Amino acid sequence: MPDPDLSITIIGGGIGGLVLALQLHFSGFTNIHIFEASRQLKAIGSGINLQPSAVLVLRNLGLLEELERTGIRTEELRYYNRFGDYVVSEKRGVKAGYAIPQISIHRGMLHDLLLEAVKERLGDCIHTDHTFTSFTQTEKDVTAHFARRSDPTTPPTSPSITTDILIGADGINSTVRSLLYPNEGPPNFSGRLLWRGVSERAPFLTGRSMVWAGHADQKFIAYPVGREAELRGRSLVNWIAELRVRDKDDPDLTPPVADWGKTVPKERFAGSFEKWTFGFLSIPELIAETEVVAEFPMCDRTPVGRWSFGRLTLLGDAAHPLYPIGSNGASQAILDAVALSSALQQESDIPIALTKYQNVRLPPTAKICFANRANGPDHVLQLAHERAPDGFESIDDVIGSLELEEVGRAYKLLAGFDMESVNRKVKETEGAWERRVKAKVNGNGTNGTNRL
Ligand SMILES: Cc1cc2nc3c(=O)[nH]c(=O)nc-3n(C[C@H](O)[C@H](O)[C@H](O)COP(=O)(O)OP(=O)(O)OC[C@H]3O[C@@H](n4cnc5c(N)ncnc54)[C@H](O)[C@@H]3O)c2cc1C
Ligand SMILES: *[C@@H]1O[C@H](CO)[C@@H](O)[C@H](O)[C@H]1NC(C)=O
Ligand SMILES: *[C@@H]1O[C@H](CO)[C@@H](O)[C@H](O)[C@H]1NC(C)=O
Ligand SMILES: *[C@@H]1O[C@H](CO)[C@@H](O)[C@H](O)[C@H]1NC(C)=O
Ligand SMILES: CC(=O)N[C@H]1CO[C@H](CO)[C@@H](O)[C@@H]1O
Repeated sequence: MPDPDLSITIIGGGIGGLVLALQLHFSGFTNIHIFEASRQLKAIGSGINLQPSAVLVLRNLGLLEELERTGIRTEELRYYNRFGDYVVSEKRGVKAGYAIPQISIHRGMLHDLLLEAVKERLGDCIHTDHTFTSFTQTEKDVTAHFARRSDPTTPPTSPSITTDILIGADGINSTVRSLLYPNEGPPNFSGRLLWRGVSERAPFLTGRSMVWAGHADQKFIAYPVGREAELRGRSLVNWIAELRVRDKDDPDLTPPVADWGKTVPKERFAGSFEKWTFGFLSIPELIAETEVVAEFPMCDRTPVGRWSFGRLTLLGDAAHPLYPIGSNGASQAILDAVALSSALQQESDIPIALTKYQNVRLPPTAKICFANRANGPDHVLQLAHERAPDGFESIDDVIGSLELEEVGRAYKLLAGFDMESVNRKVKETEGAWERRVKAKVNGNGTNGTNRL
């Protein structure tokens, strides 16, 4: 059993920070404190994907039913070139033979669902309007300092906290990371901008299909994310338009300023997609019918050699911000949470435990970063575009079937959601949550409350 008195501070109440809190709590740690810069945790964002490997983690935390009530079981992924010529498709999730689904979900709804679970299970442990600013550490403990972003002149309720462990789960612009790597600077810009929107409409293809169309410098992605709309025979479609706006060889890597909540006029990109009318989906129509569109620069950071420094480590986007390619950024943050929690369960020496966690998670996420820079699984689109820029009758004339399959297979293995290993873990961990619930009820008679 882990030491239940071990105290843990988590910086950032995003997807990574919340799942980490739930996973630590599941593992028996109870002294957990989350500090979040925003004044209020609001349901911001658009679509996000949870690969089967990450859905499994959430199942084992008793959250699968909720996820399925909110998100969509993605069934297939279909690739097209910019003319709508069909490149390749693959079954996804349960349809592909996984024992657990892939789930496409609204990021805000996923965040809400996790937040509710944290409040219910851990109680009042989230401190909003606490922006982490600095830390000090000794052999015995680590102290974090906070400011109030909404009013920098008034100190926050808790100006500082001293605990056994400090986890930086503060996202792509992590302050924790910037203190560890003071010369790193802002994330590197890929030269491509993304525009995201969500719109309810009639279903396309199976109603549970993801579509990826175009090539590396001009791409359009669309997939449904909402179960509630599906039950009414509609689709809540999340879409992403991508365009290169800065030359590939431009040495300037500083990202243009943008943020997740900011909306922009559609004229910035809609013209480039005006001819993208495919038989099953009119992209100009989808863009036109969407009310709110937000803009983001596609950024990442070059992997560093170390995340863990004594009693402090990084997790999620703070540790490994990735290009949003291959639909697995949130899934990697969730896999980090499990690895960190189990390292702390197995090893009581904290610096050693944190280094073990780093050794499990840093090498694979670094590989994903480089794979995503080389287009990840979308490489098939790039191949099709380069070999047949004016389109084609049949993909067989352009790319051999073995080559097509290999791209997808290799990526899944790299990202940790190859079917064999996921299905093995599904079996091995069957009933984990139910056993946890039973042990609690029997041991403590907390019958009638949901406080696990
Ligand atoms: C508002 C928002 C909307 C997003 N929408 C999408 C989306 O639609 N689709 C998609 O694929 N990805 C989206 N992402 C990114 C996605 O959530 C992450 O890529 C992924 O889930 C990994 O999560 P994370 O917890 O590591 O980082 P994040 O989810 O980015 O969470 C980091 C958290 O840390 C907080 N924080 C930052 N600095 C400090 C500080 N100094 N002190 C305290 N707290 C701090 C942030 O406010 C945030 O809540 C969004 C992120 C954010 C913050
Ligand atoms: C991170 O910083 C960049 C600018 O450096 C900004 O465009 C981006 O929106 C920021 N991301 C988040 C999640 O705050
Ligand atoms: C950006 O790229 C440069 C050149 O490859 C690299 O030296 C630097 O570390 C990168 N910065 C980040 C934030 O990854
Ligand atoms: C839980 O509640 C039920 C009735 O609500 C009762 O029959 C049962 O004995 C209770 N169990 C415990 C462990 O308190
Ligand atoms: C078996 C078990 O989980 N017992 C716990 C019941 O709750 C008390 C107080 O919260 C704990 O100290 C026990 O360990």
